[in-house]
Amino acid sequence: MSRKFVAAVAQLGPIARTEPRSTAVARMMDLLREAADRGARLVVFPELALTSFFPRWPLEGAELDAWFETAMPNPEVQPLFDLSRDLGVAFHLGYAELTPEGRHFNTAILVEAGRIVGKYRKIHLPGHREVEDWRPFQHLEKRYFETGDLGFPVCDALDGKLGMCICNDRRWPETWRMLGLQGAELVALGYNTPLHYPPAPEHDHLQYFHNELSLQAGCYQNGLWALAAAKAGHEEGCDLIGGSLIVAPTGEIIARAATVGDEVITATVDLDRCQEIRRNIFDFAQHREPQAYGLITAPKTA
Ligand code: CDT
Repeated sequence: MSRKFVAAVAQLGPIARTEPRSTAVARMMDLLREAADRGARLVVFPELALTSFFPRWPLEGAELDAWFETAMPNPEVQPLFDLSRDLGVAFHLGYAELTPEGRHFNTAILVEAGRIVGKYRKIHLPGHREVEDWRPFQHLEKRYFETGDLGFPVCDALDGKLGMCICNDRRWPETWRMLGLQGAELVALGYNTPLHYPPAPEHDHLQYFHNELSLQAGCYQNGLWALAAAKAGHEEGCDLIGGSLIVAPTGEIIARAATVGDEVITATVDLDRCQEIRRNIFDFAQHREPQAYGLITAPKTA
């Protein structure tokens, strides 16, 4: 049985601070319809796709919690679930999760046939814990979110094994290897990456390159596909990179967004192509040498 299908990445342009969830959801529904028209069976939306990227602002208490979802789906997001079920298109969505116990996570889900079949909570949280006034904008993910507690799960969907990660996770080889070791054949991820990195502005011109470098290496070294969706463009005074990508298990870029606005990119994904890499150069069973990798999981020192 062929495991070939059309997959889509739906990049989002900026979402204003005052834009309600319903508007973001309406934009995503338009993109999902466009992806369905192109024959897609899966659409990947960005990290924290329902709102503006709120970790750039100092917030507290109820004002902070207002950016989080306390249920998923909820009435504002339900139309996206319904459309996905009606059109037979699965989707990946990032959102801020507030649990009944009052815990805050940066979360992503995979939804197939109207049902949540996979959930991931971001592990590599970038930025800083305290407000730093010298910055042109804050990046308070370390303050607002707990470290994800679900590990790097892989779920059965679309006749294959699908994994997820979120934004900064994509820069870490450990993320990809954890997913690769569990047999993930496709990794879905979203990102909000500012073009300007205040602690090392000399790297600003490398933001698109580092995005591609991380994704291409992750795919090649683990023999899997990646679908990466940006929230892009000039959002509330902060420029976010676009460059949403579909990358093959060979590390080749198959599709790339051309704008920094709402945009769908598609490609034919053949999950069986993972074997081209996994039976050869990265045949884990034959060639990995984990007895020599102990430092990678030793407790961190500083
Ligand atoms: N959202 C997110 O994880 N963004 C980070 C920005 C790093 S700078 C604090 C990223 O890795 O793209």
